Amino acid sequence: IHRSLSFRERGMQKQTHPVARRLFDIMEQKQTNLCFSADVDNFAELLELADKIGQYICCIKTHVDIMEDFSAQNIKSLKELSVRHNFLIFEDRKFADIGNTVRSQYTGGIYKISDWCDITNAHSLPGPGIVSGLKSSLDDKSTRACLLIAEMSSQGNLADSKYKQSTVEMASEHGDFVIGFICTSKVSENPSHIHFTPGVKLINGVDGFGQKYLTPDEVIRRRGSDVIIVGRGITESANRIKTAKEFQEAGWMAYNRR
Ligand code: 5IU
Repeated sequence: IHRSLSFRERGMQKQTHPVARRLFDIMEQKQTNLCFSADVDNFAELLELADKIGQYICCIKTHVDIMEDFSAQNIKSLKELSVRHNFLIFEDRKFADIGNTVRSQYTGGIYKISDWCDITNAHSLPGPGIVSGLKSSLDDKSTRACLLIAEMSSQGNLADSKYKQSTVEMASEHGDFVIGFICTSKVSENPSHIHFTPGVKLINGVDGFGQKYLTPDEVIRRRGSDVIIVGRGITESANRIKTAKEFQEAGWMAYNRR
């Protein structure tokens, strides 16, 4: 009889990247596979949310280029909260250029993403050079990792099954940096890979721009993903803290049922 490995067991695999191991450990310790997509435009709100719902999440996902008041000090405060509440920081940068350019975008400019984010992500479209480029800028590859975008949650996206398959192959060749995928269902049989799925709400639906929503149970139990990414499901709730807890419970229950 086939039993799928627990997050803890997957964290202990020899080939699991240290950042993925940290994430698997956090998930088991805090019993949460909720990644909060903090799509707000100011740090006062972001830091308050991170502090109040930090206990319910394994990871916070940022879009730094949305922030009106980005500063190294504000990032430092987020980092402190991530230590206090034990969650990882994932900058949803979606790199998509040639290796030489993404290398500068990752390390340079105003944001200096590689200085502070545990996890970032990249499109596989440009080919493996994008991964090599990002990776080449790191002194210590054990503290930074990347997810490849194998599938998107939006209607009409162009990532077909061949694209997805090639993305998984690309990830497998860069296990020292790529720890998993953004996807709408499990794409890799490698237990070291982590699957993150956006487009999650407590009921199915769509937004006005083609974003498709599935429930935590559909995504985690039926489709075999690992982490739910939730933005507006929480930020647009009248009681964000209580709702975050509901997503944590729904996600964890779906994991335990599969
Ligand atoms: N996001 C998606 N779909 C994708 C990818 C990223 O929704 O395929 I790649 C991001 C966009 C947004 C968050 O920051 O995940 C989802 O937010 P909502 O839960 O508010 O739809």
